[in-house]
Amino acid sequence: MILRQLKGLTDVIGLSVVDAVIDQDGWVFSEEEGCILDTVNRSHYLRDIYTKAEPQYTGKVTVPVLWDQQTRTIVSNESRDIIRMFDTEFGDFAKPGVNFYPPELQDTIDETIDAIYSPINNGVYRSGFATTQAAYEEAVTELFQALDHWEEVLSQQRYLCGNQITEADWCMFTTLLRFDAVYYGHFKCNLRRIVDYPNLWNYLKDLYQQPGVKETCNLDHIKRHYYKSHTNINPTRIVPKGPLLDFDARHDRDHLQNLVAGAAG
Ligand SMILES: N[C@@H](CCC(=O)N[C@@H](CS)C(=O)NCC(=O)O)C(=O)O
Repeated sequence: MILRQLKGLTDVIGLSVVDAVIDQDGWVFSEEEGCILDTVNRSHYLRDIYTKAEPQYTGKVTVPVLWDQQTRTIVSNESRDIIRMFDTEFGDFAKPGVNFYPPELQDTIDETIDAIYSPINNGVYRSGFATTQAAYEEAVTELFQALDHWEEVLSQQRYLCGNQITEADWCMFTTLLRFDAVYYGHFKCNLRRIVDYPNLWNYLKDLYQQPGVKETCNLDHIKRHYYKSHTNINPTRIVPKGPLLDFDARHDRDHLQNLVAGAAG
């Protein structure tokens, strides 16, 4: 959703948003607040989209899904690939000059996305869904080692790959946005909150405040999803009211931009 927005693709790529809560039949399209029905196939369940693409399909039914209206099939259900497609494959349809995968940084971006996936993006899930103490502790240890590392990197440069926002930052953003409200409590990732890391917290606010981004974020939807869907972790399905987070508060990242630009110049 972020790449679709920032690349100016909202007129060429439609959007449906599933209900926050997964029930026994999986993701469902609904008219709950923050949701958008499937106006293309008029499906009720997301699984219907998968079986439209492949009638024998019995695998996992996950979001996101990129559906092609002309060939009437799923192009991809892998967020990393969809991000790259939106960033690089939409040519004249996309906003000119917006590129989160510039040629000179491509190797660094790919390495960074690889580096953050296992300990951070997937690390919170490895922690939250762990069923042994050892697996949980291993995941949490790796997660916070990685956060400590990027906290240090972000003390020297404004974004993960240097001075400009790249795809790697948007991959990091989606996990950081949810962290204090969901992963800290629900997934027991509770050595520190993101607000306790000065650089990560200011970096998160910086990304959130980029024009167009906050319109794609719905923390109520996010919280309802996790706390109401994973009944093995939260049997009462109660959604906590807090924490109080102000992503619109001032951030302090501008000075780094100038420092790096000054050094380079
Ligand atoms: N590889 C996929 C994973 C997608 C994924 O696991 N999505 C979750 C939501 S964040 C989902 O749909 N889970 C439903 C389920 O596991 O039943 C991606 O990152 O795009």
